[in-house]
Amino acid sequence: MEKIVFATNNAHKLQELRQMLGDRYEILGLADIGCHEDIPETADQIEGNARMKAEYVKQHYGYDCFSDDTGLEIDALDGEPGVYSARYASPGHDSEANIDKVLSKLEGLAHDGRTARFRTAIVLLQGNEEHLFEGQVEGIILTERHGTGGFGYDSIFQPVEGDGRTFAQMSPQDKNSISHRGRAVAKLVEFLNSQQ
Ligand code: ITT
Repeated sequence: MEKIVFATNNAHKLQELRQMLGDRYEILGLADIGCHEDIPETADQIEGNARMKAEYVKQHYGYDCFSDDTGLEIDALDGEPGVYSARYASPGHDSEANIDKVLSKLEGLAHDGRTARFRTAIVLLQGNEEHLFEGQVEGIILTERHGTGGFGYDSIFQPVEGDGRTFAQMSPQDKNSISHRGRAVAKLVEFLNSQQ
């Protein structure tokens, strides 16, 4: 089986990928290759961060590798928090504080001024080739939290093409079927499964 590293420590993401791919590839996580260091993510675009992580693994460990990065882009905030989504309120990756910061910055804005999108970029480095897969989903930032599922900004993000529920009110399957990451991952999987 061909080995590919998914540059993440997130067990949930790894499991999901393994389920979607056939048995042609063995997907290794960072822990599986003994990579325990903090990989730099200092680019100013999500594509750049995804590339940095994949290149780090390729250079230091020699494996083909892919990596993802996601950002929430809010139009009224000129695309913020974007690449800084995880650490918008503080360096500590505090989702509740991040949501509070977004809600206070958008205070007083009417529904149609609260447009946003999640964007995911996945960079795959395979042999000498680089491939980019993207997914996005449009939505509205609500004025308060709804639902308890998901993570990050899910409780204030209402996708436009849904039925009024936020991502935090959806089952993981419903969310994945229209989400930024679900779409980018589907493109990656289609590409890998179509290779000879
Ligand atoms: P890694 O270890 O995989 O890098 P991460 O927390 O940095 O995990 P991402 O790059 O996927 O995760 O996403 C960056 C931030 O964007 C994340 O911390 C959340 O605040 C937010 N985010 C990403 N995907 C999201 C989703 O599906 N729903 C809500 N918020 C999301």
